[in-house]
Amino acid sequence: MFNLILFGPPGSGKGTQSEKLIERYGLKHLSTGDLLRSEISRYTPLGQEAKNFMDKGELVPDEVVIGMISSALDENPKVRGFLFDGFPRTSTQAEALDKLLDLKKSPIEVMLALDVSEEELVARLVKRGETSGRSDDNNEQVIRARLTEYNNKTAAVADHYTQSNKVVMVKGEGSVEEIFKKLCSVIDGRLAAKV
Ligand code: B4P
Repeated sequence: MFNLILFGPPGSGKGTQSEKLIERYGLKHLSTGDLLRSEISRYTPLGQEAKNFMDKGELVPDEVVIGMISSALDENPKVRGFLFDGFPRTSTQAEALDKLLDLKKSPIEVMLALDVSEEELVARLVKRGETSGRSDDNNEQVIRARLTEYNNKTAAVADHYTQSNKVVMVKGEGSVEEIFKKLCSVIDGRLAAKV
């Protein structure tokens, strides 16, 4: 198996690049944002709870997202690998993910970290808010709250994987295609080293 994490602040292009990467490498896409939005659209109790946090730009509690990821891993026993998008977002989530993958004897191979300036992030999310219908995109105050959550709780997740030499920073500004090429070149290098 080949497991990777696509990491970066809100609006850095994780969702955008994930779509292209799963197609190229045949990985199973696990986006906690998408899983949570699916719960919200089905009006489940989990979705109702998550919505209260997401609408304010806050992270959903760790136990909720860890439970969702654990179920998703169990539901997909025969995949080539997982692309984790938007997870882990706290150190607690990172430790839980390591334990879940240890049980499967297939650790994270690489964390690709997208680097984008704060002005560019806000501009992208405000623009997406004009059409996405996402309640967390259509208010600049909520977008700023998401970036604060990222700086306070999520940025440290990169340190967790730096300790095991798994983090590769990739400049996330430029065309979607240019960034995709850079990500592929890192993954191809890691895949070649694995065989
Ligand atoms: P997510 O769904 O993960 O959303 P996101 O951080 O906003 O990033 P996304 O992947 O959607 O955007 P992208 O950068 O691709 O999280 C939403 C919320 O869910 C969180 O705030 C939190 O409340 C909750 N949540 C999710 N996971 C959680 C977890 N593990 N723990 C706790 N809570 C959790 O794209 C942004 C925009 O940029 C798009 O419009 C795109 O078209 C554009 N774009 C992309 N690449 C570009 C480029 N190169 N140039 C110009 N524009 C570009």
